[in-house]
Amino acid sequence: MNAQDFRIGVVGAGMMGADHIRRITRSISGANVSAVIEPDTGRAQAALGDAPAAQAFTRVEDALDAGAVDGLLIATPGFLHEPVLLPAIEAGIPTLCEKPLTPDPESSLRVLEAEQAGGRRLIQVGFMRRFDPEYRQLRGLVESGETGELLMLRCAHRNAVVPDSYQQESLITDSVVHEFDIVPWLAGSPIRSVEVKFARRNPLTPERLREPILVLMELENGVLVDLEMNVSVQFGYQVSTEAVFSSGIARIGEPTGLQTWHAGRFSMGEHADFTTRFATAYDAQVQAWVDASRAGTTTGPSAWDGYRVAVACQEGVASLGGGGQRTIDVPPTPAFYA
Ligand code: ISE
Repeated sequence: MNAQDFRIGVVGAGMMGADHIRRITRSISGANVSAVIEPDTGRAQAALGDAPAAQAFTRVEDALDAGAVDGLLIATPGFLHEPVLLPAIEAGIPTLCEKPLTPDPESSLRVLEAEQAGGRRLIQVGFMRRFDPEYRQLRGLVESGETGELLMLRCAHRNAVVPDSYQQESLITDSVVHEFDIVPWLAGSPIRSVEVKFARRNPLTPERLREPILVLMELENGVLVDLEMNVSVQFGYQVSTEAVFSSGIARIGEPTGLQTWHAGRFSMGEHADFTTRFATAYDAQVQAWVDASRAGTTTGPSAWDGYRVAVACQEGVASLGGGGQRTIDVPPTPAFYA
């Protein structure tokens, strides 16, 4: 740690917040955790163990008033994002906000208005897949045209299990939310419509959930996307994509790492959850945010991307509730975000 470091206040010290605190302390250069903002004292104390230089606060306003931070990383549940984003914008503090930006389009619009009124972009949304090396390679392939035109994306998003807080709508707002960002980014085209279909129910899924689901997306450029969203697969965590081009196929998200041939069997490890599957992406995302913030710029997904995804989630939830195929209507990107 040195005096020129970018001082980060991490808001929320649950699973993701604690993971980011460890990451900033151990792997990110040019930054340190200067504040842990968390009302739960047990969590705050545990987090401080990984952030030797940090002060503890229970409210973001206190950390801002104390001049304790140069940037904020928000890792609280989505419904608590707006009350942190608005004072951060008011104070002119660059902020990396875990997904979603906010839980609905109306609150996302309020954040956009505040950011535009301040005259400078300050928010990066934590859609970390954009920083995953394989997703970047696939996007590069689409852009290069080497395998022809992109026609379809066949995606799978599988969680071993989900926590008790995960509800039916979370299938869209907590999980498919990632595809609503990454699919248009990969294919270079916005989503025109979304439709959810139910597979035969997994008997191992918690009582309160009905899944797996199949999510169909049509993009403005005609690309068709199907996504298997499945949160009770038991064996591990997988996020994969097969891209169908006019003259080729590409796949990302296949298992990698140690392969073992033993006792008549071939085996490979599988991730247990997203913290290891996307560890490289999280590291790159936070480093890019720190570097851009220190240079007085922004990078990665903007608040406008967060708003677009909030609209897609609203329609996805409506389809999940029996609304059939839903159109996604988002106005053109304002110049401020272009
Ligand atoms: C979780 O909240 C995440 O953001 C993960 O990336 C996602 O794969 C998972 O389904 C969500 O529950």
